[in-house]
Amino acid sequence: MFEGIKNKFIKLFKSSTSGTEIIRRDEVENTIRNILLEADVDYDTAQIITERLDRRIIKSGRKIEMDLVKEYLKETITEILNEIPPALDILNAPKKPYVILFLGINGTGKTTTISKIASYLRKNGKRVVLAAADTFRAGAIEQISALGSDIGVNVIKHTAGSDPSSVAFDAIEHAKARDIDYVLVDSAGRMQTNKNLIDEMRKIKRVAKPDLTVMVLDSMIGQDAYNQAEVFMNEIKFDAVILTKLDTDARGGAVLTIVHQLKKPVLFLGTGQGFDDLIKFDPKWYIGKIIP
Ligand SMILES: Nc1nc2c(ncn2[C@@H]2O[C@H](COP(=O)(O)OP(=O)(O)OP(=O)(O)O)[C@@H](O)[C@H]2O)c(=O)[nH]1
Ligand SMILES: [Mg+2]
Repeated sequence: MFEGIKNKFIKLFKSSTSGTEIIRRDEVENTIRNILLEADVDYDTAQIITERLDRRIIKSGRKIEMDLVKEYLKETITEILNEIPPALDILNAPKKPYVILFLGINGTGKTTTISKIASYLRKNGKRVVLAAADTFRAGAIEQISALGSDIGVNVIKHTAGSDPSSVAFDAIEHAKARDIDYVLVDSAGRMQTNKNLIDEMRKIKRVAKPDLTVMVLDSMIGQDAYNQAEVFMNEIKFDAVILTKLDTDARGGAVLTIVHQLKKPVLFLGTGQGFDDLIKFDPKWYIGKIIP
């Protein structure tokens, strides 16, 4: 995980334990900015980080010890990651049933993430129903049905090609009638055209009136994840994000870009294909991984 950025920081700070290596201030800025850019952090975010870092080290004169640079860099990144509103603790949902709609383009991990969250909620004694509202992709209904039966939660489904909004609506009615705590609504990541996809998502949102709309983004695609999110944000709006596939994200910069650019709460991070490969977002955890 994050080998790209991690190894560069390890190399940069390798002699910092002795505390003797000294670096010129102007060199620090370029070096750190390049490492961030190579990790696929977008230019804007990389620039903000280096500027704020420079503001910290400016007090140290023209030259600075590497271990101090490391400390200041950690401080700077912590500051950036703490600028987003905290994510809701979904175990303490303010309403019943609590309806969560998952959006995102195809393959980002929506259905897998829904199964992880369903499993997490179940383990915490919550009652959950899934809405198989991806009626477009062949095999999508079967996929979520199989996951639902593995976890032991009901899946509300209609036939392939049917109206996704009415699946979501039925799942919510089902939940209301049976005192179920959560409705997790899956959605398609691809339709005939992007416009159809956006229109369909708008309709699901209008009909299901989700309490929380979550954008699922694939961290492996780095900055493009942010571009995708921007389109959905402008067209549909969402409340929080989940970043998936961190376990296979070799570069490591997507987290920083998404957090800094979107300023949305990060509900969870996906760290593998299993039901338990889901962690809460914790700036300390991330920084520990990229700057060991
Ligand atoms: N390594 C890894 N793989 C993941 C993670 N999350 C999802 N995947 C994999 O990504 C692939 C796509 O996941 P899905 O959950 O089907 O993605 P989706 O967004 O529902 O895709 P569509 O239904 O086509 O829109 C699957 O092979 C998942 O196992 C993760 O955190 N780590
Ligand atoms: Mg899916």
